[in-house]
Amino acid sequence: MPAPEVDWIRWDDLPPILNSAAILDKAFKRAAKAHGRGRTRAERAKSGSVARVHSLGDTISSTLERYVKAFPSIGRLPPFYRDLMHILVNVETVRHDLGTVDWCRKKVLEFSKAYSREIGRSSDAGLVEVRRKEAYGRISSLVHQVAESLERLEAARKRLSSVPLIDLEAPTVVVAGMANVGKSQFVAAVSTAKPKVAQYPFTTKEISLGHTERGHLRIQVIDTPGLLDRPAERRNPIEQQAASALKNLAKLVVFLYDPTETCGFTMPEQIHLFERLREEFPDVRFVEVENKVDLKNSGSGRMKVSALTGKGVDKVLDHMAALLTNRAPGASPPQRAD
Ligand SMILES: Nc1nc2c(ncn2[C@@H]2O[C@H](COP(=O)(O)OP(=O)(O)OP(=O)(O)O)[C@@H](O)[C@H]2O)c(=O)[nH]1
Ligand SMILES: [Mg+2]
Repeated sequence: MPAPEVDWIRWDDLPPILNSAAILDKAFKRAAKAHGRGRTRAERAKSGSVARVHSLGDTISSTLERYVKAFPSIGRLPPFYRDLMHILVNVETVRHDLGTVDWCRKKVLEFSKAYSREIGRSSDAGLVEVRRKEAYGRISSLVHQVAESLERLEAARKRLSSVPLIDLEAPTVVVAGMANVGKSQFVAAVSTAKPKVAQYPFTTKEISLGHTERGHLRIQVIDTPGLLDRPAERRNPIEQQAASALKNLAKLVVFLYDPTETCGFTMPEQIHLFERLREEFPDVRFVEVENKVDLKNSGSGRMKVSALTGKGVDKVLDHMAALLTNRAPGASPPQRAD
């Protein structure tokens, strides 16, 4: 597989996409400032009209071009971002809308050039004004024609911008488990992330990111939405994000259990999910950790923490760092990402 081209991804600086009325408003305001030159009033009026139609076309086409260019092109995305794009937006619709907007950009340029040429050739002052108005009208109607595409693209942009910019090369730990077991609390305890923690299930709706340092090692820690124990094809889009993080980002997965079962799921259910994930992602290394040890110590052989009080967190972090640098006793060599 060719090396993914990651340096151009700019999920977080996709420009907000204005609606058609706002684009026109901006373009008309700028066009109104364009002035003509000439010796006579008629000459100045004519070249002023040419300049305004030109300016209108330029502002609109450069605005639309910026939108089309800034949108990530799915074919060049690394697998995680490609998955996320499929999960979060309708890729076919986005493609279609980008095509429509680009069509509009070309048409606007075409019209503004044709009209400014025609106005420039005209010697009739009345006709100059008629043509300028006509150009304004036709260009406006082109932009209004793509109003729905612009709105859908803005909605897609908003959804895509919520995906954090992840360092695809950094040592990465993904925290997974059933809903409400304390994944977000754990990620908050071990890293710089400040995810929302709440006592109801399915609080986390998207992937979030934090960092932690262990000696010289800077570990990326990823919080994921809770998974239910069901086949991959029945996962909802929120769960699909968690699965994609396991598949594409994790060098190591911390699978968190809640042995108190206050999360709402029994231990056999949680173990079943663990077995399912291990089967689905055979190349990923898992560490099983029991959370909420402040409430209950199951006496099992798994590592134990309290994400709430911080008990045991250091030990788990040391273990994570050791596995990531392959220093753990009996650790197998790190898996290659490819
Ligand atoms: N007593 C105790 N409560 C905890 C601990 N860790 C988390 N909790 C509580 O468990 C509840 C769920 O915590 P979250 O971190 O939101 O759980 P989650 O796994 O991220 O949940 P989803 O995002 O819904 O999947 C919250 O009320 C937390 O305060 C712990 O170590 N001890
Ligand atoms: Mg959560």
